[in-house]
This record gives sequence, structure tokens and C-alpha cells, in this order.
Amino acid sequence: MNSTELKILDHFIVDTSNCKIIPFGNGHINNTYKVENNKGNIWLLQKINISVFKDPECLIKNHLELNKCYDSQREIDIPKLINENSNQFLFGNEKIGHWRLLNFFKDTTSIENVTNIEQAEEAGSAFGSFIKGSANCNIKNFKEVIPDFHNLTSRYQQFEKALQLDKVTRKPKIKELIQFFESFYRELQTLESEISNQRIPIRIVHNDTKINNLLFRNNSAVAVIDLDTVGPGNILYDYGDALRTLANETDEDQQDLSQVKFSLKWFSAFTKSYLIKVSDIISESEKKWLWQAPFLMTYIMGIRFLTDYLNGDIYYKIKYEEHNLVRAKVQRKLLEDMFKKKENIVQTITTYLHNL
Ligand code: GN1
Ligand code: MG
Repeated sequence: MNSTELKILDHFIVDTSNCKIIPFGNGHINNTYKVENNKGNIWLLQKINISVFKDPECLIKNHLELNKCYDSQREIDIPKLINENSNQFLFGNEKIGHWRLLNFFKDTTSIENVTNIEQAEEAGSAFGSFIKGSANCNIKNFKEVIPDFHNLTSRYQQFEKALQLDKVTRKPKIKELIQFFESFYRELQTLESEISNQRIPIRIVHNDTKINNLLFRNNSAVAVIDLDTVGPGNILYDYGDALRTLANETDEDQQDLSQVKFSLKWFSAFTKSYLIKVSDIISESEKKWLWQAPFLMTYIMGIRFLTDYLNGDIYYKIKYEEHNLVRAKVQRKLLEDMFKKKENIVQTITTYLHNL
């Protein structure tokens, strides 16, 4: 361990004897490390990416607020901020970066893809329980960490701006893909105006319900992690983003597009258990628009990846030159497949809602 790492750990924990630090997880934004001392204590240390999270204090405040108001009777756990030395949960500066420490959920794993029906059901119960567990939080005590995070209009404007500037001259190569996203925009406009006119209730939601933000112990989901974006939003963001990732039969960056399919089996299992958990809080307008949530979130992520590709890969971590382009193409393929299955999606949700 070098002296900077030791200084960081010393700020948070009393016993840093023989600590080992190893890189951990698959996040696209922050850097995460697993820290273990010689007594078998384990923590997660994270360096917050401040070009994305410009106000790291705000992240910490939202997290502490959630730890306070989250209903701990819920069967799904959430991470806690840790400082054994003081109550300063953020440490660092411009030079060494901005760091926080979290508890580690032992003997758990995260998954990138669902491989059996129990996982899809568990994911539905877990994300549903999370929404319910946050239902009594006061929205006014939370701040939007990234303003307009899932605002379609503003995401589309960012996309248009990237197209206009075409900073790294990538636009000519991908005309057809751009046209797809330009024309699909129309499909989502009614829903977006329902959201912006606040006809869909604002709640405290997770805002990043990728399947890999869920921890499993054996086949049971035990914790919802990555609380960076928790804050005001609506249920469609969480329901939709979970399906965008878990109902996709393959990876978010699969190069073989023939493998990208929207699994009605995983979708149905997830939806059933999700709706059971939220049955006593879900409103009529939320029920009405639920079917379009996976379309909205897949579309938003598609244009976000494409925007980053056009901007020269300044936001998401990439492993190779076309990584963001591949991610955008996957979202497009998923949207096309969902569109083919639209009737079935609507029908399944209607049936489950009817049976609640
Ligand atoms: C980012 O870092 P990660 O994987 O938790 C992004 C999400 C996207 C996701 C796509 C703050 O999340 O919005 O859905 O990548 N988070 C932020 O994989 O932009
Ligand atoms: Mg995240």
C-alpha cells in the first residue's frame, strides 16, 4: 500500500494493519476497491468520479438521509457509509481524489445477466421492496445529484448538440443508427409530457437499477447497492432500467447483436414479483404507463451511449475505441425487439395488475 492509500484508509478506519486493497466491480463511473485487513474485516473503498458527480457532498448527504429514512424492516438491505474515526464520510481533495468507505456484504455476488427464473423473481422483489422501503422518505430532504438525469428532453438535446458539433467526426459513419434514434424519439413523447407535467408521482427512487446493482447470496437478493443516484424520480425509471438490463439475454456491450433479445420470460417473472411488492403504493397513472418504462429507459441509455461516442468518449469508461458505439447498438437492438413484443408486454402487465 502506498502512503496516499494509507492516509485515506487511516481517515476512515482505526485498524488498518496489513490492509490489502484490490480493484472491485464493473462500474462505468467510480473506482471501487475491496479493502481487507488481517482480521478478516472487509470494506468497500470508493473514489468518486467528480467529473460526473460534481457535488460529492450531495451524494453523501443523500446517502445519509436514505440510511435514516429507509424502512429497515424491508427485506432488502442497502449499504451504509462508514467512518470508525469520525463522522466525516467524505475524505480527500482535488489532488488525491474524493473517497468514501462502505460496508461490504460478505459472501455475496452480483450478476451481469439473469440465468434462471428465481433470479428474475428475486430482482423484482428486491427493487420493489426498495421502492417501498423508501416510500416514507421526504423528497425535500434529497437533492438531484445529476439534474435531469432521466429527463428525455434534456438527454435528447445533449444528443442533438453532440450531433451538431460532431467533435471527433464520427457522425458520417453512423448515419443509419442516428436516424433510428431520431425517429424513435416520437414514440416516447406522450409519456415524457406526462412525466414533465407531473402526472406521474415523484418518489424517492434508485435511478440506476441495473441488475449488477443487486447483490445475491446463493439465489436470494440481499442488497440493493450503488446509491449514487438515489433521489427524486418516478417508479418507471427503476422498473424500466431493471428490465433494460435483466431482460436483455446478453451483455450491455455484446458485439454479436443476434444475441440481443428481450426475454419475455425474465420480464414476466420480474414484473410479477415487482408488482406484488408495490401493490399497495402504485398509483393509477403509474400502472397506466408501466409498459412503456423499459422502452423509455432503453432509449435514454441508447442516446446517452451514442452521445458519448459522438463527444469522443468523455463520460463512460471504455475498454476499446468503439465501446460506446457497441453499447448504443445493443440498446437499439433491444428496443427493436421490445417493439416486436409490445402486445405481449402490455398484456402481461395488464394481467398481473388485474390479479393484484
Ligand atoms: C452508469 O457506473 P454504473 O454502471 O453504475 C450510469 C447509469 C447507466 C449505466 C449504464 C451516474 O452506471 O446511468 O445506466 O452506467 N451512471 C451514471 O451501464 O451516469
Ligand atoms: Mg451507478
